[in-house]
Amino acid sequence: MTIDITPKDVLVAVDVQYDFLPGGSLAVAGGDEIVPLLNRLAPRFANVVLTQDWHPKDHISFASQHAGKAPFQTIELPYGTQVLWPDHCVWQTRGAEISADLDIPHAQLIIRKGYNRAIDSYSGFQEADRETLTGLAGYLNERDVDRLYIAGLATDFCVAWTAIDAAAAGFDVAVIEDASRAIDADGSLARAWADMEEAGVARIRSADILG
Ligand code: VGL
Ligand code: ZN
Repeated sequence: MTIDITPKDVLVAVDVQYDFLPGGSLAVAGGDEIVPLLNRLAPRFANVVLTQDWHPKDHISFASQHAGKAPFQTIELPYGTQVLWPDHCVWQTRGAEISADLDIPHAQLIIRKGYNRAIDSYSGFQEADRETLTGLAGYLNERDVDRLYIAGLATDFCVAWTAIDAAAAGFDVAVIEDASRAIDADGSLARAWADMEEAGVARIRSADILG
């Protein structure tokens, strides 16, 4: 049965940026394969929001900022364990740009996240300190949206954290699995799906919407 998309639904396309696409500094395998799918899904939605990872060049999540550390190692920060990444999505660089192949002219809002040097932000709703809000929940509530369909990059980080925070904020949430791709470092993808399931996030496929 095909899901009926209504004006109370929003599609959230997470971090479809050059640094997460093949050739980028934190390329997600197959990341480019989701772009045509997102372009087919988006016209079904009256409401589309994009998120954009947006870091200063000395961001605390970059391994390059920590002597002796390599990407994918972790450090402890005041807000918890932080995975260290290759430099990526540095503001005003091409890697931070949303792919020009993403053809969603009616996207209404771009939420930038991760711009505070000392706090990472996988989620489109709040930073990793779990205190600093982006305003996205307020925006969606004011627009009378109650269900989120989330897809993009990467399933196990920014998609999952956005989905879990959306559920905690009281929205109905579904993640479109085949319109997302994962980093899958150290079992992170299986963990993310378990966490999303526990949060009540539905796991769907694009065909559930497209028919
Ligand atoms: C992301 C790692 C670091 C993501 C962003 O978009 O999933 N992952 N920054
Ligand atoms: Zn990032």
